[in-house]
Amino acid sequence: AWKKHSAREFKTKEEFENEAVRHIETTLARSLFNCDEAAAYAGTALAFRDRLVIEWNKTQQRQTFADQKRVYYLSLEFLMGRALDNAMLNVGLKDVAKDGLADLGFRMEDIISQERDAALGNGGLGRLAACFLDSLASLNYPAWGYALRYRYGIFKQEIVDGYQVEVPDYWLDFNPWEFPRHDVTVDINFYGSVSQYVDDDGKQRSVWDNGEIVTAVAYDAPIPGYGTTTTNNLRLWSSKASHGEFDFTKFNSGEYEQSVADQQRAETISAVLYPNDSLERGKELRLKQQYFWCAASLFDIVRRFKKSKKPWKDFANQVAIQLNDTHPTLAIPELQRILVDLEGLGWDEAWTIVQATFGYTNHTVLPEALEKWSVPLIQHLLPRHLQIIYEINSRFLQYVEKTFPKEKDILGRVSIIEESQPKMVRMAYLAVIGSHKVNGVAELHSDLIKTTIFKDFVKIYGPDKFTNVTNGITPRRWLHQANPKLSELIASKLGGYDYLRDLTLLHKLEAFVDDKEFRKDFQAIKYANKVRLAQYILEHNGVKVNPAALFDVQVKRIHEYKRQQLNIFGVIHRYLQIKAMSAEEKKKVQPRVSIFGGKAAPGYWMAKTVIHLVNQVGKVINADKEVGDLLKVVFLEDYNVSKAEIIVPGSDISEHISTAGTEASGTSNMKFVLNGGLVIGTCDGANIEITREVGEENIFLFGNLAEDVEDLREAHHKQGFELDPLLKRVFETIRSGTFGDAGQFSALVDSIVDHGDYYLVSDDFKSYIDTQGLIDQSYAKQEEWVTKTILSVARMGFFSSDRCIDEYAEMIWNIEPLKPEANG
Ligand code: 26W
Repeated sequence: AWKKHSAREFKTKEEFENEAVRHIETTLARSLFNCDEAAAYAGTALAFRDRLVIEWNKTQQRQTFADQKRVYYLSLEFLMGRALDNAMLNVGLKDVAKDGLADLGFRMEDIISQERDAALGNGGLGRLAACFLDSLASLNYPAWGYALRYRYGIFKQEIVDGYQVEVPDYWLDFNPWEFPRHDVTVDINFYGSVSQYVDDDGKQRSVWDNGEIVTAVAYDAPIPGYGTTTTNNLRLWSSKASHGEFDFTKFNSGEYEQSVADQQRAETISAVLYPNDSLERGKELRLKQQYFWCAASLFDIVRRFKKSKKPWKDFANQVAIQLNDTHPTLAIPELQRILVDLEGLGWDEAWTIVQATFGYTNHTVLPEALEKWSVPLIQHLLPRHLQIIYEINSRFLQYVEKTFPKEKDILGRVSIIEESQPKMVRMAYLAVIGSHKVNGVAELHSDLIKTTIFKDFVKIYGPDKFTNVTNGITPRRWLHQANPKLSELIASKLGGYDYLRDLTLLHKLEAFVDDKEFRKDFQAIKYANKVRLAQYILEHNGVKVNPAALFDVQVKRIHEYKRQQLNIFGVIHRYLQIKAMSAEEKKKVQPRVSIFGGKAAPGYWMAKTVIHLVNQVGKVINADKEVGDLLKVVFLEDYNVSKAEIIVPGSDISEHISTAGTEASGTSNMKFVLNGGLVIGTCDGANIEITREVGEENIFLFGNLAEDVEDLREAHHKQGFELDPLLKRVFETIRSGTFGDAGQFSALVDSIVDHGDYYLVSDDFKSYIDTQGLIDQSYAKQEEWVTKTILSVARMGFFSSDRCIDEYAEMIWNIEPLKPEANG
């Protein structure tokens, strides 16, 4: 018999060093004599990985034994960022590792920054999924994430001559956090045909076969909770040619090239993350990705359920599946297919299970972002699923017709099939019909989906099917990890780090708002974080900025609805004002640094134009001696999770200025406030709830309200509109060539002047400028400002993703935590 190995549970720095060195010398086969930072990172990561693996195995055993209901979070994106720091903090041995690394001659920060980001996502939706995994594990919920193992994550952004250039992100060279499971595979079918047969019981059954088969291979990553031993699993599927299908005899029969081409075609499925974050382009490969991932995940989930030997009627008592947007909607017809075609259940019995299993989270009301797939494409790729979708639709429409016999138009409006040329499958409708709960991600957004895109469905199903779960963020990464000094200061006042597990405890900070010492420390930490950001800017942009200036930050995906153009037009306005001032007047100006960052989808020309304009404006202003330190403008290249960890703590004001009603929630707004920054924002998404929590005296709101947007747009088209005079002056400056050839920016200016200003930049411009003025005044009164920031931090408890996950668990999943002590 095998002897039980001794777990490598280092506790002291010497034991840690021992483990790290052992890995460097044996796992990596490297000599300690030329141990560089990369090797030190690898040794440290592998030492902590061992620790995680032990708890991971125990957690999985414990969860299997407890046999409780599990939740499966299906998301095409998980924007995880770096794992080492998180692992060290969650295991609780960061200090031990720090001392050990120092002995070996390394600084912790340098070692941490050796790791590349796991950037398997575009923006907010992907980062939300990552925060959810952290909370699920920290709260001891039995949960798995399912996604794709992209060979290339979101592209790296380079700025060349002021333009965005995309560079592939090949991130898998060395990834110590993943475990290939070559024994966990699923064969996935594509194309082919459907035939009918009569089974032994005389029932009509369908089979789908004769297609192309691609194999899904599982890669697992451990997800450690904070302050608990619970370590959940993130399973990523990688595609490869199927052994059955991939014909090795071809090698021998002179078809070597064909054979290799087949193999590459299979591997292409999981090759790349699609970089569009709001425009659906209907590419066949994207649909293949979606089905490949849904089918592999469902097979895996069903396989696990079947091991328990429970009857099918118990399925939804054991399994909850959350659909992160419509990207995994094919899981609905896929589960129906498994139950009806493969397991022989009746349609109704199966459909009851399907609806009880799924929940659907909507993240957008933008019409161009709502997924639709053409019927001919689905027919070709997934012929059986198309039949099932039609059957779901026909039963649904019959029900609607019976319930609303007098309403003629309703059937066309709610049909899953859009009667266009070609016909399209509306994935959001399929997701609503196949789920028992649908949620939006902030109160306003959840109200809006009920009155706009899903209005008819509220009538059909009643209002209870629709609910709100306001987004949240994990305070572990977004406070403790990104801002260790602030975390430490808070802990010193609250008597420990309990608040990282119950963020509402932050409210106790209010008692210290007048404490002189505390205020000084709080301010000093913000300043130190700004110094660090200023150093970063100097290193990466070559621009020297004054850390005492007001740091104004807008970092997020570049999109017209998020209105970075409003921000940069405001900057130009500020520049013009400064240029017109006397030396005396200039003395009263609040110095500012305007910081931008974010990626544009590669085919989104308007967004790329905005990036270019920001860079051109920066070039001119930063070189203008008359302006000096009063205004600097920088665009930070390649914004990602690990850069956010530096940028967020260094901000005084951050911009969340979407056209009202367009930003579903926003989550970076929460991160900035939690780190002692204030927000300038519109009445949109979670800004509204942040205002409710921190108080309206502590946030700078401006602009038109969501309820007025439609009328304003209509008025633009019917009556035309008068351009805001200050904005007009900004446009004249751009047109005059101040920032380089004006032709480069004409599409941007024309979209406002000539094409109806869909995002209401002109309507909100005056209000925006005035509010920026108020910010200058408020910032000048430092004591007042510090009070605002401390009170805001104290009132952010609601926005923990722990609160959010508890709400999902109770309202949507009906799952309970499994305490590690339960039987461990
Ligand atoms: C069609 C391709 C595609 C890909 C991604 C369409 C849409 C998406 C996402 C829904 C984009 C996204 O990240 N949405 C953001 O989700 C966050 C988490 O809920 C919200 O906070 C943001 O407001 C929302 O824009």
